[in-house]
Formats: sequence, structure tokens, C-alpha cells
Amino acid sequence: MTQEFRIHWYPGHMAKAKRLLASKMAEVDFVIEVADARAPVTTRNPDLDELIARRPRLLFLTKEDLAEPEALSFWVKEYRRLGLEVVTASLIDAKSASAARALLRSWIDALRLRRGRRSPLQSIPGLRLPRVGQGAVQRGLVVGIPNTGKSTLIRSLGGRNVAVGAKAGVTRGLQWVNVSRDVQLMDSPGILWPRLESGATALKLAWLGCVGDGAYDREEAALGLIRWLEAHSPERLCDRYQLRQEILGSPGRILEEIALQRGLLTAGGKADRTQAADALLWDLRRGRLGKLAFDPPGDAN
Ligand SMILES: Nc1nc2c(ncn2[C@@H]2O[C@H](COP(=O)(O)OP(=O)(O)OP(=O)(O)O)[C@@H](O)[C@H]2O)c(=O)[nH]1
Ligand SMILES: [Mg+2]
Repeated sequence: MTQEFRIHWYPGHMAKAKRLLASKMAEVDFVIEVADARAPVTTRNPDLDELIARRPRLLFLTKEDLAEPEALSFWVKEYRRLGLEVVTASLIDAKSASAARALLRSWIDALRLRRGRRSPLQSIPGLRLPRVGQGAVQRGLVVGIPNTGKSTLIRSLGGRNVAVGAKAGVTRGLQWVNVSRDVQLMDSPGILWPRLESGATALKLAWLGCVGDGAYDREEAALGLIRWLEAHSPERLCDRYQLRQEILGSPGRILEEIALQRGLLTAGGKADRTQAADALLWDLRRGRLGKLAFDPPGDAN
């Protein structure tokens, strides 16, 4: 993988959102951290731990439909072993989304009960404590890096007027959304960390559409993806683009072959590598390259 691959993207709205989120933490009862099931390690922001601190947290892994099941199941078990609550779902599949909704609902109900029971002060006659017990509104914060499906999740839970889109940076401000009579969720803009140091991490985030398009070299990202596919799943690359085995090992030629096959030509009639790069990246993001796992079991970095 290209270790030099760099992303320079920490827009002002992210820094601002992070400060605002920190100031909202005292108001929330729980946090739902959203990450991508294809990369359950890479798509978690390490900075969030400090922000979330000791609030009850549930890790929600979206895009299960695009994830390789064995690797995903490894990470779910691993996180549960570490004491984290984890739910996985495909939010574009009604059945899966509804099962996830039920799990979330029971997790929130369990929290409510715990909160209701928590304080011994409650047994003092006449003392009124805020927001405990049945019927109280539970407030949760939905956080994660861009394009992981935070807004889609809120929508699928019943939230309205929530903007969703297949690129990074759709949600810009913080917004409370009623998802049911007694649950409110705050949608938040995807937040990355200021410096994405490792080339491999930055590449995976680019592939999965978690960074703005203008923040990296798309051709470099596509060449990195071709190298990764050559190493992990060459048959899918060959099948999808009808490549001959002999071309494997020459990522630049593969990109040109994709361009020629799709009729993506420059004004001079040559293979347009930039357009081919976009086509490849979008094929990946839409699941046309099959179910993938970018964080191999056991590699927590
Ligand atoms: N295939 C698939 N696509 C999903 C799933 N969940 C969300 N998406 C898609 O992922 C894209 C991003 O969804 P959003 O909900 O806008 O993501 P976000 O985390 O709110 O993104 P920002 O607001 O940019 O931080 C959209 O195109 C969704 O349709 C899923 O489970 N499966
Ligand atoms: Mg959003």
C-alpha cells in the first residue's frame, strides 16, 4: 500500500462540531457511535473516546450488506469481548433495519431502567430528580466519521428532515431529531481526526468515501485499491473488468484497461485514468466488487 498517500481534510465545520459536541455531552444519556462494517477499526475515530468518556455507548456498524461476513463477525465478537455493545445492520434492507431498531430500542429501554434505579436519593420523599424513570425522554448523540450512515440510521429510526447523501460531509450542523415519543437523537457532522497519519488508513477512508473528494488524489487512491484487490481478491478484479491474468501486477495498465472498457477516453482519444479511477471507486462504494473486509481479523491498527 502507498504509505505516502495523504489526506488533508479537516474542514472548519468539523473542528467546530467537535467543540460543540463536547459542550453537549452533559445533556445526553447515551451515545451511538456509527462505523462502517467493512472496516470496523479504521472507520472509528480514536478522538471520540475522550469525548464520549464514560457515557453508555453502543457501536452501530452499518453497511453490513457490503461487508465480508467472517471478518465482520470476528470484530463483533472482539468488541463484545472488550465490553462494547455492538449492533450490525444493513440500513437499506427493511428487515435488517427493523431488527436493528428492535435491538436499539431494548438497549435504550435497559438504560432507562438502570437510570431509573440508579440513585438511592430517589427513595427520599419529596425529592425530585431530573429525567429518571419511565416516560422520561432519553437523549442520545449519534457520532462517527463522515459517510458512515449516521443520518440514515436516524431516518430509519423514524427521524424526519434529516439529510442523507452518498458523499462525505452531508450533515453540517448539530440537530436534535425526535425519533419516537420518548427518544431524541442528535445528528452530527462526521468528524475525522486532524492528521491521518498512516497511508493505509488514509487510503481506506478515501476508498470508503469518508473524506471529501477534493482532499486526495483520486488516481492514487484507485491505484492503491487495485494493489489491495490484487493482493486480497484478484479474481474479483479480473471478473468485474474482464482482465487477463497477465495484467495483474501492473496497476497503471489495469486502470487504463478499465477506462478503455468503459469507453472513458480523453479528448485525445487516450484512456482517461482519472475517470477510470472514479468508476472503480464508485464500483467499490456501491458494492459492485462484492462483500469486502478492509480490516483483517486481528489487526487492530
Ligand atoms: N449499502 C448501504 N448503504 C448505506 C447503509 N447505511 C447508509 N448507507 C448509505 O451511506 C451513504 C451515507 O449515508 P449518510 O447517512 O448520509 O451518512 P452520514 O454518516 O450521515 O454522513 P455525513 O453527514 O457526511 O457525516 C448514503 O448513500 C446512504 O444511503 C447501509 O447499511 N448499506
Ligand atoms: Mg449525516
